[in-house]
Amino acid sequence: MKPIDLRSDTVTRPTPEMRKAMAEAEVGDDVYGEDPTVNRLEARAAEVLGMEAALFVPSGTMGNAIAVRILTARGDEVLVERRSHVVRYELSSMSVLSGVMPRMADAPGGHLTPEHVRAAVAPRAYYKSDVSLVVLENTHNLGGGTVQGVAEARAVVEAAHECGFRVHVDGARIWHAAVALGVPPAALVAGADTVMACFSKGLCAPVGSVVASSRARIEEARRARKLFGGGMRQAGVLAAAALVALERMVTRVADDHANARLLGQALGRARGVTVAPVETNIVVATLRGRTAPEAVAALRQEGVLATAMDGTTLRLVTHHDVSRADCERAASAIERALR
Ligand code: TLP
Repeated sequence: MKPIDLRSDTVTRPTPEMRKAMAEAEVGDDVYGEDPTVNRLEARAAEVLGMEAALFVPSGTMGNAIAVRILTARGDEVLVERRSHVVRYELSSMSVLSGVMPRMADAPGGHLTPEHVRAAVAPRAYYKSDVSLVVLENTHNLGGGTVQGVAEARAVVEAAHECGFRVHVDGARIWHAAVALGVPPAALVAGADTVMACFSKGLCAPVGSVVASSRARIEEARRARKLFGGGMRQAGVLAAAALVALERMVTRVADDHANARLLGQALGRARGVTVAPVETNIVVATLRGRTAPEAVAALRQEGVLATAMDGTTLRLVTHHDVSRADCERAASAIERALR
């Protein structure tokens, strides 16, 4: 039997509607700003995210790197939650590409608060580096797909601006947060300086993310994208799939959230497993008595693919290409494998 692939919501294949849109996409050279489908996607993404403009980029990693690059100066510090994607899974990109250092804060569930922000303010001295940027992650991946609410996000943005810091939101799964809360995505990023959002996480697009911001910042972002090698040519074939993702694939993630809750309950019944509350499509569990790679191997024997995020953290992610029935089978497999 085909394994049930819960490693990530990045494993989805483009839908038939996407493949058709890709085949028929009107294209041009996007480095000249002449790809009509890319332009349409950027305008629509900006609207949905409540920003003036947006820029299509090949990956979430590049989108985050561009945002950090345009919002900081070399030698600055960036306030981040310790388990955030920008520090754990992007090859120290902020240090390598922008010459800035992360300043780590611990937050249960992954979400920084106004208190974390205010604690980062220190009296100026010529020998101290200053925080200039705060990065939020919504949903928070390693925190367990946790959602930061509208008021909470707004309070952090306001505190950051009061302290003279800029704010970037890593919204790879901002769609999932919006659906979980029943609010428009724009409400979750209101006031932020930049947001990155992905079409390739759970929405089935094969490639692509956007950075959205003010018109002036997006012009800076366009230069940074070129600098990082992300200037694409007839990218409309990709933007066409991303447009289908944006218009047709967002509301259905509610099904993925329900399936994730089912898996969370099954994991919760296993021995030596502590499951973070399941709020969206990511299930994160901390293991005792066996390592996460051992648990992944045991699950694989039962036909379920999962990820060891580190030695003790196991992750399962639901998405379009696993059905309710698949998740019911996976739940029984979990109970057998992790007894
Ligand atoms: N996350 C991937 C892995 O890199 C861990 C996954 O399988 O979840 N921000 C967040 C919050 C992400 O979860 C990811 C991808 C990214 C940024 C990077 O996006 P890509 O993979 O498009 O560079």
